[in-house]
Amino acid sequence: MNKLLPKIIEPRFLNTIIKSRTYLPTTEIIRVDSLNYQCLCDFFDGKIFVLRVPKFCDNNIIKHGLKNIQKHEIIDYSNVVEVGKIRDLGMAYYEVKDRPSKNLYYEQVTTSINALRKAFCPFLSPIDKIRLLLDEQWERGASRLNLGGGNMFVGLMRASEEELFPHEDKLERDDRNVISKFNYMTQAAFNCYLKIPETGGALQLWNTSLEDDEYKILSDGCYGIKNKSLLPPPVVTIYPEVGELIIFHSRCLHAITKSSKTRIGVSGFILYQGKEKPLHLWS
Ligand SMILES: O=C(O)CCC(=O)C(=O)O
Repeated sequence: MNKLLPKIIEPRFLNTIIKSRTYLPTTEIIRVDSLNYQCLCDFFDGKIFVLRVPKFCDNNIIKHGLKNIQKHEIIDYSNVVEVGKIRDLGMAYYEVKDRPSKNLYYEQVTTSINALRKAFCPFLSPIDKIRLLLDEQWERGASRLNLGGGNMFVGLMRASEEELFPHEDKLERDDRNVISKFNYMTQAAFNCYLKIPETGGALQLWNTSLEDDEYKILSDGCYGIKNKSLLPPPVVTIYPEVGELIIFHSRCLHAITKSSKTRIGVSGFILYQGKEKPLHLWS
């Protein structure tokens, strides 16, 4: 058994299509009024598939933030075309591929965090609200992840009309060195939605996680799996609402369908190392 595989996606068993898949044994979607310790524990224990917090960010605050954010240009990820983000509002750790891009990532941390905060000022930005709530609610607190290069960025804005192919976010695929440094159980993604198109822009989720070799074959050099027919249908499809916060298991496959208009969300990851340890956040 690979000790890095999150406990929550046990039991592992042989699948008829490709044998190295693992499954989260629940597809339960829970709505809560606010994040609390119990729902976070249930989520990380694998009893909850998706945690939804409707109206997490107030509409007026979103309107105010968007007015400022939309002054910035939408650009592609440096290493993936058609995965849109916003210039000067952060870089994903996924974009780090060599020493110069790593330096760039760390150089932008503080300015990007400040720029996002400023866009929502005088209100609390959704990302700051998430950071505060996780720190207050989680018994051991929540802080930014530090992989040895300093505290990381958190709060990546995604802005795109394009489909996002089924993909998995696993920290060790972005940085193999973490395997020797950290002992973690799983990784979650959080997204707070600022702009949602009238049609499309659905979040599709599979309760399936692929092993590295299989993922590599199916994604065939792309960030995700372009050919969806290689996969079974998603087990859950969610149409996020404006202002909603959604937390899901990012080690499992997930995708976004094409949007009729630009869809904007702010996002980050949570590293879970067990109940006795703090949560760590990054983008
Ligand atoms: O925007 C979403 O609904 C999900 C984004 C996503 O793919 C992720 O957070 O990894």
